[in-house]
Amino acid sequence: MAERSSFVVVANRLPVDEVINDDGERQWRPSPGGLVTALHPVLAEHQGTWIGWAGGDGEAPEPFELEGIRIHAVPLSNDELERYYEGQSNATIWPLYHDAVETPVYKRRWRETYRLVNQRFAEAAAEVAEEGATVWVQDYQLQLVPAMLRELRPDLRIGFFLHIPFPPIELFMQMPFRAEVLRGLLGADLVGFQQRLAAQNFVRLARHLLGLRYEGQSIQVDGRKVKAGAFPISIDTKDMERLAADPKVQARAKEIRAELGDPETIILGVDRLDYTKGIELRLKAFRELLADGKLKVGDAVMVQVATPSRERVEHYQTLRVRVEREVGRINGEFGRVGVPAVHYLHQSMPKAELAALYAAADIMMVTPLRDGMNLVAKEYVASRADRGGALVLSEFAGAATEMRQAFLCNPHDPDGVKDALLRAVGAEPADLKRRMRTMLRHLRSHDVAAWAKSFLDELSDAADLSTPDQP
Ligand code: GDG
Repeated sequence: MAERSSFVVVANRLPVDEVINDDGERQWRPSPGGLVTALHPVLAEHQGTWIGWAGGDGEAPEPFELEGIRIHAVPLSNDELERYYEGQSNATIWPLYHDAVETPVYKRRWRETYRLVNQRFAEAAAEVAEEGATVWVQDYQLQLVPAMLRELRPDLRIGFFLHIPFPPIELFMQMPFRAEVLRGLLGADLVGFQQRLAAQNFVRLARHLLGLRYEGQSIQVDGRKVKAGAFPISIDTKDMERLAADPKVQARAKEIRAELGDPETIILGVDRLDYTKGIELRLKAFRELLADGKLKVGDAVMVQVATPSRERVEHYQTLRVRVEREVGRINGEFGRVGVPAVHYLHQSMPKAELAALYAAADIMMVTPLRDGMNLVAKEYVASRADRGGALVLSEFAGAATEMRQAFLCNPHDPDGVKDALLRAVGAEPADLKRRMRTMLRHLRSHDVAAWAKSFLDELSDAADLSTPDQP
């Protein structure tokens, strides 16, 4: 039997990567990320457990401890991965929750596997959580877990955080097993969202779909209270500032500028290759500005890092074709020998290389059609302390609510995107510095540790209140 913990995180993915050593043995090394950085202190203090899938298609490892965190792997077969993760999570829920910018695909067998896998995660959590423990469930792949877990273990304090947007009622209502998903989420004591509007969508949906009563952000369910709230996630600001200020990273930033031919303006995009991120529209805006003669190849250069993502899902395969066609078109029409207009990198790179790119870029383009938050926007600002640089940011990224000093644009309006980019190119350095300083100040006080603390504090209050009054 697994050892029990008073604090448990449940997420699709474990914060570890598999490595095979020289003797052919499987080993695990920590895979750094914002979430694990934020939760590490809480996990270490409570001998906490992280439950998730270990990646790869090999057998799940036995529970083990890594850097003070107990790692508890949930196995997934190839078929389950295809149906629960690639299908239901990434071809149904992901597009639906992002304003259906791609058409969601609905399949009965995907839903069935999603249910089965969610049950497996809930059972794992029920097994490792000690009496009265706090369990924090993460994201859209595991929306049924809170209710399944409450059924197994009514003594637990359960929180849920959704990293992506939560759609308005009309869109949510498309989903075939909509009531089950909503009831799944309502199994939590506290349901957290990136934005206030998302929390409002949720409480209104509870009334619309299940006829539940609510007061403010608090919903009455089976004699319990379920609280909804906004908890905008952030980055490890200090760590990002430190990395970007590292002399090696600074030297690399200079080198990148030189390698690009010392242009006046470096325009950067960094995204997972995902249709929500607005990569195509950004490329198109750049092409039109070159065609209009408002930007000139050589003076301006664009670098687009598009990290490979969900490559077995069809939407992603077609997106890749469209993006690469557009890059080819721009370079074909406007490039010269040795001077391409767009440098396109379909690869994943080390964080230090990303930091060097951020530090080198004059303009960062973050233009999603819809995004829960967008951490790239925040990382860029943290990498540019007092060094200028400009952030062009979509109004449809959660980050736009906090980062009002960015050059905001509507990504559905190509002229608006072009205008924001040109305003950023022509801005006075003093103006840019002022904007960046204000945003950085915000990020220093609102970092990922503050995010985790505010959620967990609220969860502990919400759980105390949610117990029904004694008659
Ligand atoms: C979801 C929500 C929400 C990217 N390429 C490389 C690399 N990255 C890192 C970035 C950044 C992260 O990946 C991407 O985070 P985003 O927030 O931009 O986007 P999603 O992956 O869609 O995340 C989003 C987030 O969850 C958190 O709640 O903000 O709205 O969609 O940290 O730096 N990192 C490295 N190499 C790369 O090539 N090392």
